[in-house]
Amino acid sequence: MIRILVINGPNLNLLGMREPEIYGRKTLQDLEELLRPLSIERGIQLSFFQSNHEGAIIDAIQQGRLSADGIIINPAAYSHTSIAILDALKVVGLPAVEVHLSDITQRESFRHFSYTSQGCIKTIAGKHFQGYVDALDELKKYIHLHS
Ligand code: CA2
Repeated sequence: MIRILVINGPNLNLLGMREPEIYGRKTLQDLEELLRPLSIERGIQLSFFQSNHEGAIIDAIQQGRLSADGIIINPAAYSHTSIAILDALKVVGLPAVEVHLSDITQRESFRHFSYTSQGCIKTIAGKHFQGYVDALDELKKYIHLHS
């Protein structure tokens, strides 16, 4: 059984509660409910973590060293600022896929660059929840190829 840790960053706990034109009306709970059965079909054991705090996200990535085979991460705004989260991804060395609900390349210029994506094998942006589903498949493929 492949173990994947899904990490969502700051403000995503309020998903579905504002800016529905950008982020949709679904909540983080809805995302978990979508991913759970899909992961079972794929032989993947999922765990979910959300935090508004940079250090807590770093701790979760570090703990993944012992408890996960891969990481799906939406670092939210920390993507554009956090060399510390990038370093954590690199140090831990687990394959990670970065997901953004919105297409960050089509938004304000300060969202175009992501530090954290440089510690990831792939970035998927602009596909809303489908991006997380695609990330599951990407990681499963990658982990099989490299184990
Ligand atoms: O598109 C994404 O997934 C983002 O990572 C979302 C971040 C943003 O800072 C990134 O540039 C792109 C923002 C998350 C905001 O969370 C929400 C909370 C409540 C309602 C809607 C969004």
